[in-house]
Amino acid sequence: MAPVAGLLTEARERTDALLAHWATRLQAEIGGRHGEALAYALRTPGKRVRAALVLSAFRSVGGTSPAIAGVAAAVETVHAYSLVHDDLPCMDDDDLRRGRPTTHRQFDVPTATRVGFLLVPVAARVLAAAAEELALPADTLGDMASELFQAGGIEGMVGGQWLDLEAERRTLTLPQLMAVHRGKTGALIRASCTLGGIAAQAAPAQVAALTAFGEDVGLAFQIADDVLDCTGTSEELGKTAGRDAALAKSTYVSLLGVDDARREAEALARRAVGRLERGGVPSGALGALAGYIVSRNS
Ligand code: GRG
Repeated sequence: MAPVAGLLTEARERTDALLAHWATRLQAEIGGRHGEALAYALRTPGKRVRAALVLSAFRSVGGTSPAIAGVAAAVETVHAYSLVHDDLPCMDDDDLRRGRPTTHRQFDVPTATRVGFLLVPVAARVLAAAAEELALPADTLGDMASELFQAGGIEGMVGGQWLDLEAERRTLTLPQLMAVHRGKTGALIRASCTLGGIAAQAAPAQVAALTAFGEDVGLAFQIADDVLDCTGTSEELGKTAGRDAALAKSTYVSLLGVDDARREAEALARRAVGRLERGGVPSGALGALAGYIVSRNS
């Protein structure tokens, strides 16, 4: 397995540099408090797991261009939007994110709401710029845009969040919870893997294997997140720990307990690697990331 720390460091450095570039540019374009808040949301530091998945998926099927970092930055921009809105009082109502005040705490609720919406077209601009730098044909950019924005939409992240909000103070069945997780968190992680394959113009069978890998890893990611929410501290997580219990949410931990939830995440990570191997995609870096995702402690 490839050393995961190096992969994450590379993904973080390259994505952070690009997001900082866009933050400066957009702050100048928008100006005032909204420009400042947009730059704040784009610059807030994350682990960049989704970016690392884009980079690794791209390389696993023969991609070599450093311009793939732009695709990773586009995915991280959609993710940044989701965090700004997720933390709002009308959603999970949180004060702390990535070790800093949430955007609405640092600024105010109307500003954070508008900035969250603004980040969606920003992600489209970042993706289009990356496709140009990668010299991809227009139909490949179209495929990438469909993948990213469908994953971010009602069939994916928004739909999953919607179900999640409706599920507060209700006990879900395991299949219902899987539907929430696959949408809310899994769809963007799955899209990160698929996008790496599309950007490399890989064979359809390889793209399908990357998608299948991403689907299992996406679910495993949210299960691991459920475990961390009840086992980690706010300091370790950079966000308020114990939020799921406070909001009376059904989680893998509330349905299965910590140990079985961990085992389920590990089994999904193993199955994900098997899906790559069966699809003829080398599993080195992606396998290492799957392992990190289920064993991380922050
Ligand atoms: C209109 C209903 C409606 C929804 C809007 C807000 C939203 C869309 C979706 C929420 C999606 C969301 C925040 C899911 C949780 C994903 C998750 C586990 C985030 C934490 O990811 P990490 O650990 O965070 O990768 P970092 O900070 O490292 O990037």
